[in-house]
Amino acid sequence: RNNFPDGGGTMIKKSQQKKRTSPSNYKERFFVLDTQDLKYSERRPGKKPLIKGCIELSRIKCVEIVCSDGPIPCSYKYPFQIFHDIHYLYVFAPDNDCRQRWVRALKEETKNNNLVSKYHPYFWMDGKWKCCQQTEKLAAGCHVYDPLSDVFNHAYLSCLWMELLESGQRKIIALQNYIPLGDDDLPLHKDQEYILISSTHPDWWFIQNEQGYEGAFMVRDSRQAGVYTVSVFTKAPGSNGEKNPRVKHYQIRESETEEVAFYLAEKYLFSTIPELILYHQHNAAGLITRLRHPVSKDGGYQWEVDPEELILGQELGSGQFGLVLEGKWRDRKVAVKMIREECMSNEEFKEEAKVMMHLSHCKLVQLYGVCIQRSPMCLVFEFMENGCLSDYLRAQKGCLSQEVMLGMCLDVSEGMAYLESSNFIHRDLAARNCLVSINNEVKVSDFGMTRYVLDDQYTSSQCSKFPVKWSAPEVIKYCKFSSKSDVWSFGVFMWEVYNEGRLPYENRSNAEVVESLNAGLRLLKPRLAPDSVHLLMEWCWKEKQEDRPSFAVLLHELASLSDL
Ligand code: 4IP
Ligand code: ZN
Repeated sequence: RNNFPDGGGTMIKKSQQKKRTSPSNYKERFFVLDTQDLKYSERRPGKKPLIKGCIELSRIKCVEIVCSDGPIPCSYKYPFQIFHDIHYLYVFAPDNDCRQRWVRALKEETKNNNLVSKYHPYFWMDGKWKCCQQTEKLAAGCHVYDPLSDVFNHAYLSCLWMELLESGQRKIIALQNYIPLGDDDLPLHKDQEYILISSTHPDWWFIQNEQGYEGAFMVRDSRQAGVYTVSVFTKAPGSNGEKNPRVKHYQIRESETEEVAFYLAEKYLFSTIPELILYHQHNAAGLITRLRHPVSKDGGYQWEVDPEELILGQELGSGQFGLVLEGKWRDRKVAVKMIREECMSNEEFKEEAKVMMHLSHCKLVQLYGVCIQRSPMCLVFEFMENGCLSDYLRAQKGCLSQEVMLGMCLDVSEGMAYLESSNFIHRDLAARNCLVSINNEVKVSDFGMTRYVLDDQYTSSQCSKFPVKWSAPEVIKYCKFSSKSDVWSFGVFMWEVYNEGRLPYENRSNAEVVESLNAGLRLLKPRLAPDSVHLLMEWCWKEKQEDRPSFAVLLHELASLSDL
């Protein structure tokens, strides 16, 4: 309160849309904080201010800044959020200092309230949360809320999207200095401008500084088959008045000599492409700039974990690929899967790991990175305190409420809807491949991993270890995997949940299961499953893929059941 010299301050607020039909608009209001409430009023020249709204401080459950990866639709560009009752109030401050003051003061006043444990760091917009894609406005948050943090605990959230540049690039400005934690982090300098490369990950953004950009290059396939092109970013003026900055492309050519030799702009010949690149990293030799910064296809996503930063702890269990250990990485608890060489096709997996790192959702177990410098190779995952869901279900037998079971299905359908929208097929969805977090949320794990299993017993549908009991008919018959075959498995997953972790078709062999599926038989309705849920299971088990619902539809159906 003492921080506001005029007793308050002018900011812009977005309408809270308490009713479905209420308009969405931005109004300038004068905000005043006292010991009881946060009030906002309209200031009219020559007249008494008119109070427009009042939020009781005791009803506030979260106050935090909001991140954005899109344009801010009003003239004040520094948003923060106040979550109270069941409403989100978005307020836009004119500058960052002002925002800090308000967030700090409000956090101070509300720190002993009944607060949320997690919040949404991004906006609710166009019917979904920009951070986690959840489509329920009141869905639990996806990021730990720290009521005591002084606005920014993590400097990586301290970048604010500012404007779309003419070139289509997005410019951000550092709001405070940031000292890098690892080699691949960029140090940030307050008030300096950067270019935003990608903001798809909730914790980390890819940005490039001015210097970093010049000479950034990649070697890629040319449109011409069998030919490679080097693309390099430059700000240097072109000879024919080309626009700056721009990307220039050089084809890697082969000389017509007897021995194979490659060259770029001028005839500096090399017998291999890596040698050629290495040379041009130090010499422009005809190029517009030397090749300064290699940019990988995935925008330089840091996927390799430095073994020095990884501390291994006790054994948690053993999985398909080998031991799973508890560990610590950059101050967080992690689960480390040690990969036995004979269990996994490593080389292919390394490529895939880059794809998997991009999959990020609060209902998926996050892959943080891969440690390849150590043998055996290991994968570093988010740590899940309550372990595997099938064990958890069995342990809680008799104590699971309807609400909890439905919640588990809802969690998994959310994670799966995200995978579906990312065109990523799980291939082995089952309760054993889901994990339970410290606050009993269920997350999907091991997505796509069966492709790297080297054990024939597991990979051929004819063999004993193949998860026939979770597989759609087209998978059993022709190994035809799709999001719709995942939907089938999801039906079996729901069955497991409502049977408190019992194994499906307990006493039957795979061959017997196939036979009964062919005869059109299905798993029986679990005693604990309401009809509405059983109907969804049966929908998932339609013979034809096109008759099954998508995960988007399942999510919607399950959410409407949980509203009842
Ligand atoms: C109003 O729009 C104002 O934006 C209100 O804000 C807002 O109330 C109303 O949203 C919204 O319908 P009009 O002025 O065009 O009628 P203010 O009271 O500051 O004028 P909030 O609750 O956001 O203060 P609802 O649906 O949230 O009531
Ligand atoms: Zn979210």
